Amino acid sequence: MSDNNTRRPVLYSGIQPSGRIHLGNYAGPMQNFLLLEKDYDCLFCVVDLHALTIRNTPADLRRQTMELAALYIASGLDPKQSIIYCQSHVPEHAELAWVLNCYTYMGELSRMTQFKDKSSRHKDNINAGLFTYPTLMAADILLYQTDVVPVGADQKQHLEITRDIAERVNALYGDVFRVPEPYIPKTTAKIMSLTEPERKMSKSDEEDSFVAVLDAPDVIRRKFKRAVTDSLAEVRYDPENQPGVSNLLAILSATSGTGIETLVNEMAGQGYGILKERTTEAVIERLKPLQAEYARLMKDKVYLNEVLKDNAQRASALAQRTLRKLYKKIGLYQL
Ligand code: ATP
Ligand code: LTN
Repeated sequence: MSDNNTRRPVLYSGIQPSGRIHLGNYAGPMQNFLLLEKDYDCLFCVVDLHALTIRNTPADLRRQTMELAALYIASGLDPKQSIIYCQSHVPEHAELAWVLNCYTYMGELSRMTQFKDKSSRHKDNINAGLFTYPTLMAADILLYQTDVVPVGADQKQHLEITRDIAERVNALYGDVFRVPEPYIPKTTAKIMSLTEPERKMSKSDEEDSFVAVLDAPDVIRRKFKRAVTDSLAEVRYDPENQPGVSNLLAILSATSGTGIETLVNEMAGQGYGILKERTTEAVIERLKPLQAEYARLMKDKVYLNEVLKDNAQRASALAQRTLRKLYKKIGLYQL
């Protein structure tokens, strides 16, 4: 992170450790992060407090948190430059979230589609955290005077409410927060489910619907063998009418770097077997270095813990500046 005189724009991103990281997370956002690290001061957060809004097995949550942190680093991000850390290690997130709750209206939170969606899918556990999820996300972003947040379509509304809260607080107390902008990546590789290609690949779906980046080669082979195609028997890129085949082409293109049009020409007149085989092998090849680096890191937990501790301290120092400024402005008594 640079100092104030050479301030580069700040970019913030968070991923929930709510499952296993899959090709969609990797080929889309995580690959982009590598490019963004060159131009922005970045914070990459494992948002473990957000993951509590859905019931987890404690051991799974712990493992997935470590897995995600290690994957950020294994993907090539530099933890000396960017701040790679766990949300729960920086208490300022929960502190700011409380204050922001007092500047956020029930009506606003009730309109969030993620809340409506998740509360209808988890009827037995519609907890208050699920409802106030956006204020914690706003806290994540606003603590670091963030300029840009890369967001997929599903998180746009949460960024909007973050901006509204920031503007509301600024209007009441003068400039406290920088108002963040969405960052829409130039290339968005949206990867669909292997079993239901009309839906996006998602880590909370059933196992065969996604390829986890840490899946072993034989598991990847099995999953692509079972991937849904169609009966048209023609390799064409037509997401509307041939979603399964188009998804395989998108995955092959994202992992091999070859354009979709070229791939379609190369496989013209051939069956789906060749498409599946090429996609499988391209994915295995592409994931090999990531998996090797991940395995190396996981053997060195001392190093990983040191990185997380050091980065949490760096994050906390920045977060405290914003929090102190806010506490003072809103009238909390200072010692
Ligand atoms: P969940 O099932 O828990 O909602 P998810 O797999 O949808 O998880 P998120 O944690 O919501 O993943 O998202 C992490 C990042 O990955 C976000 O930036 C999101 O836009 C991106 N992402 C998620 N799924 C895909 C996908 N299928 N294709 C491309 N990007 C994706
Ligand atoms: N809600 C996001 C995860 C998230 C996030 C953030 C993303 C939590 N805090 C701050 C960007 C910035 C999700 O579910 N993808």
